[in-house]
Amino acid sequence: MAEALNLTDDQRPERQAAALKLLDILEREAPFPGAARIGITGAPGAGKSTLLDALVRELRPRGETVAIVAVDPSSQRTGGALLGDRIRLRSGSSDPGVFIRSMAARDRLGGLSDATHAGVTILALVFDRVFIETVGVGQSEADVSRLVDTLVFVANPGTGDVLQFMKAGLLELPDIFLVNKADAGPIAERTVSELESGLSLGERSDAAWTPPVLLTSARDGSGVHQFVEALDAHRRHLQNDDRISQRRGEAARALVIGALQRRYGSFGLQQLGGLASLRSRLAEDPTPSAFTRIARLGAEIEEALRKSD
Ligand SMILES: Nc1nc2c(ncn2[C@@H]2O[C@H](COP(=O)(O)OP(=O)(O)O)[C@@H](O)[C@H]2O)c(=O)[nH]1
Ligand SMILES: [Mg+2]
Repeated sequence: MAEALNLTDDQRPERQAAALKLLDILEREAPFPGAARIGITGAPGAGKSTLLDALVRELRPRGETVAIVAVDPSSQRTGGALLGDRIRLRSGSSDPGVFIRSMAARDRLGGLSDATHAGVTILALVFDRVFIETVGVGQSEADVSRLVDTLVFVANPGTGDVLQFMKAGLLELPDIFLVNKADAGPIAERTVSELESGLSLGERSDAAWTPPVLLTSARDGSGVHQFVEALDAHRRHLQNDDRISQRRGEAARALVIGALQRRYGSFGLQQLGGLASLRSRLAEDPTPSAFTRIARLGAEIEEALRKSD
């Protein structure tokens, strides 16, 4: 697994080609639905890493294996590495049931790189749950929601991040809301009410799921058990009526469009006949993996651009 991750990180063209082949096979042939893919987003300091630490402690005794991808917008060295050290120190580095990988968001500040997509695809083959920790700075919520089945927003009470989140129109994305630092007292409960009233106003793409708003304290562990129950409830919800196929299909299409847009801009998409035409092409034949589609359509755009030169 570590070798596969290194392969996808390697920028040399022949290694990239091999990585693409591998990812394509993994994405198409992996057992369905496989690992639970969970995104944890929120402002820096909200307690995401501390919560993940508490989750590992809750899940490991049940025999569940856990992988964590910590996306760091600036460097490889901070959050994820620190979390890794913390968990390894406690559980002993010998626990093969926990794997932590930090990744820099290379493509764009705060955004998720293709390496994150690759990492999740590989880890999902091996572990029961794959968590992605990202810093919420607007675009990254949308990015991470395309890689996961369940998106969790962690609010830091009394900091105004909830208001900012609502203003940015992002309230519709998360499937579960956590107000962390419940040990901070009434201010945490006020944040719960703020979120609940915000949620009662908005519309959701999945009308059949009402996102719970839970109080947790990553520090003393309260609410963590209920959080895991909410994660499991959402997974069951997705598996009913096979919503999970639909969600992953939509997410994969959005992922392809996002990657092409990022690389070639809207001028690039025009080479494929524009966004609407690309959408219908993607809906027609769902067999190739997102990785293959990005590579093929990218080559098509480059070819068109060369011809028009
Ligand atoms: N009081 C309190 N502090 C917390 C809690 N969870 C995390 N913290 C603290 O908040 C700070 C940021 O936590 P961290 O997990 O690194 O946040 P992240 O940036 O969201 O990953 C650290 O000093 C934690 O000890 C909590 O439930 N209660
Ligand atoms: Mg962190």
